[in-house]
Amino acid sequence: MNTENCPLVSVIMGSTSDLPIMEKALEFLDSMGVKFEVNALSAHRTPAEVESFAANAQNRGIKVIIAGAGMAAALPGVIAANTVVPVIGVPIKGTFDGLDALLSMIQMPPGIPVATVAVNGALNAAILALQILAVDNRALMQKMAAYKQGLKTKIVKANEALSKLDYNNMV
Ligand code: RP5
Repeated sequence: MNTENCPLVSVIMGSTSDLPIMEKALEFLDSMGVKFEVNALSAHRTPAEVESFAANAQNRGIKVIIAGAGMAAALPGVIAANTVVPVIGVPIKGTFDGLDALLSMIQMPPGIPVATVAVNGALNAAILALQILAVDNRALMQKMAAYKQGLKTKIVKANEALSKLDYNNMV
């Protein structure tokens, strides 16, 4: 089987209304050159399809699943209940500032973990997904290390800017 074009990461969202947030994950995966797929599935509106997707994910070569959903966000939990592929949940801010979705994802019962990132934290979900993939992928590990190294630049620039503040008692 030619696996060159098989997705390694599957990004699922409960609705296309989640796309503006989930795009942060897609952009990061794309920038790192990792093959991914994107689909909308809903634990409440298409429960049978969610179950079938999750049950087949491992056989299809999917290594990590990122699932974003808002409100009563059962999507990542239901996927996690039907696969051993690691699931990263992205709570989407809708009602209650996203607390409803956050609690729906983070309060999973023992045995069915969902690695939940911050509300609207799609970028972190993609970073975590690639860190998981990088465990046995040296080239990707080097890319992720370079990415993390690059984050330091922001703080170097912040300190340059802060050093220009002018207060009488700032020493
Ligand atoms: C959830 O309900 C979706 O993930 C979305 O965040 C929210 C609202 O969905 P739409 O009514 O916009 O399709 O299932």
